[in-house]
Amino acid sequence: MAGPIPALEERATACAAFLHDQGSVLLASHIDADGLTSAAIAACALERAGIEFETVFEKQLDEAAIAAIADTEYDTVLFTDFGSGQLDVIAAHEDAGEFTPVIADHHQPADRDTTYHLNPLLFGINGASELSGAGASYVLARALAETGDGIVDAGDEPGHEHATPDGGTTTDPESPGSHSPRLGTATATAPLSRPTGNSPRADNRDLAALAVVGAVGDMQASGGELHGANEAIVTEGVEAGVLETATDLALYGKQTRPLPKLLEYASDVQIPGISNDANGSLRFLDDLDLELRRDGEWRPWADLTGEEKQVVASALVQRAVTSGVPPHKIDDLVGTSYVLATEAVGTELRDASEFSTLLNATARYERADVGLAVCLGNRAGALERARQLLREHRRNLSSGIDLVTEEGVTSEAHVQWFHAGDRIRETIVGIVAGMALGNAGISRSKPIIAFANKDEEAVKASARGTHSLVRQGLDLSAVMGEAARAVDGDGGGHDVAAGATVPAGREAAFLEFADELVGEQLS
Ligand SMILES: [Mn+2]
Repeated sequence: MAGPIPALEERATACAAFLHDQGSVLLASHIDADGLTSAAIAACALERAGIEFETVFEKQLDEAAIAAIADTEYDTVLFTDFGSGQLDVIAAHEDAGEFTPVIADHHQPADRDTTYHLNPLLFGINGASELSGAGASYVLARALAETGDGIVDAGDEPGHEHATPDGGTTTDPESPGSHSPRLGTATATAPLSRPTGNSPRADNRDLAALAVVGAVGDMQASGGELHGANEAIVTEGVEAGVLETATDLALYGKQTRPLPKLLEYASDVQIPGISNDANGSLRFLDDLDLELRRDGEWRPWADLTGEEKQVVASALVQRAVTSGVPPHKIDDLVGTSYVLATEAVGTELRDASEFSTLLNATARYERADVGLAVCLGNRAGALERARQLLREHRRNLSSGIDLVTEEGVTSEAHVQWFHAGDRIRETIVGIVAGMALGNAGISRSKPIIAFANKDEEAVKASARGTHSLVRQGLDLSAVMGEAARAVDGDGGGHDVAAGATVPAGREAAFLEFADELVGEQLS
């Protein structure tokens, strides 16, 4: 029995064996694309292992949230995509005998440890670029499939819930193991059905697709592809038939965007006369002498034949070369695409990057139930609701970007910043900042820090950098953490994207610290 990541195998097996000994588990996960896929992977694996569970989501695992978790009657709590950074607080509850934590996370651990702690950083694997929360959860899921008493037949296990014909489950509503009302319609369909035989479902390899969506959602595909431990998960997904990879155009929206929009909105590589140029994109495609419209509608990239893709891609590269785009940027036009092979062509769910965007839209508007349901296979109500949330989200983003571009940013020595007050929601101000990087007057050579009001007392600060700045030494997680703590706030995240909560009125002092720290990192 070898899991996907040998370095994590022993710890994953210990965590899985412990979970198998528990009657029921509280599953707590972070609300974002990685956290939602983490929860979905864990939920499927627990269900298949015959372990009852309830799911809760938290935007932030602060002391109050952990105390509320400790107050439940669960003796075991499985944390996914968070928990490591809060281990000092969690361990205090463990010491008090309130619950035993099992943690599948990839964030920097606090200065404490616990027995069932599965985190790539403890085993020399980079948690920012090589394994996400969903990846850690996947490693645990694979171990759960390996360490059980073997395959459980539906209805065979005494006292366990039975699958109903609609794919849901029946449980005693009074039992702590019954599904949370927060799951609502999330009760899953296909992926939860009980595994039989030696199939990708029996060993949980079919969950690799969700792990890849989580990794992509956490921005781990740098330079156009996933690396390290993530690659091992991709390999398992391909072998299991749930993933396909290809060298493809590295633009966002290959499944759902009409071709001209695909080209016009591509922002990572700026091609003069095409990027941010609706008419230019149309002219470029019209000149190609291909039938790119069907019934008057522009086809999406995913609908093109290999030959057609080749023609468009070559012409695009040609145009980039003749308009002076530097060679390393032209390389960025091509990357590895991660296609979810069992999802319908032309849907968001078919493309890992579009899938993660859809999940993030549900998360930003506190509809983790919708995102989880989509991950678990709900293709009717939940998917439509998620699409609606994404449409609203895009409207909010575009008005946010307009605002920043119109008002501009203030440039300090090493960072640039703006304060949106109440005019941009704090849950999206970071994405707006990231998307505004590179717009007129907003340089890509300095990280950007965006502020938005959280409530009366606190301001959210979000920072975004570029992978090229990270290669020069930028670590926004450290910057946001240290600068926030210097003004009695707190923060953290990843090297290329991080956030902080700052007491209202302390923004200027926070900025001064952040500017100095970035200066030190990039010197
Ligand atoms: Mn994560």
